[in-house]
Amino acid sequence: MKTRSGTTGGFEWAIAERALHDAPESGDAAWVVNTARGVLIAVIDGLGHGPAAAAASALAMASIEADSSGPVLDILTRCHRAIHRSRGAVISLASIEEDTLSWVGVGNVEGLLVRRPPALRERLLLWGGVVGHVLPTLRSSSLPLAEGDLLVFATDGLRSDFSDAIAPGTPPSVAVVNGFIKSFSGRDDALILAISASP
Ligand SMILES: [Mn+2]
Repeated sequence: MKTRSGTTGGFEWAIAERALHDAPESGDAAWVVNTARGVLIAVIDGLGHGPAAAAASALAMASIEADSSGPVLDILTRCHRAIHRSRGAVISLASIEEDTLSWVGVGNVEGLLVRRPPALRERLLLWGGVVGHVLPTLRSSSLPLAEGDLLVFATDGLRSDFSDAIAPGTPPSVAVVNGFIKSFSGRDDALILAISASP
């Protein structure tokens, strides 16, 4: 497992990841960047694993990096067009602006909002499809954020029970390690990202 962490736009984040069989390339990728009004988070799983998966996710990342302006839906739609020659990818995109989380997810990069008690955990809605190949008619979703909320995304190299290992208020760098250790499947590239939803 490799970990990295940082602070972007005042938001603290961390990532834990591991390629299948510790291969040199992973098809999973994640990115946190400043935007004009907040921060954008992208978590990408190029289909399958190995070099073709890594190429698909690199293309998707390049598209998002080239233009991360506007609503998450527009960013995802541009990415869909940009990677149509690749194997395709499943992607969850989120933006945090002021006290609002907006997101759109296509495929199975799971998103989870871990709120401080007494509020509940919320799983973020995902749409079926493969970015680059098949997109349904998408809508983005929004939720209000509160102090101490933690946003977590994980690819399917982790089992869905990663959420059980992440208590409300856990710092991102601890949350990703706990989630990874509990739920790493060993059957695919794996990546988990956590970000504190208030600066
Ligand atoms: Mn995968």
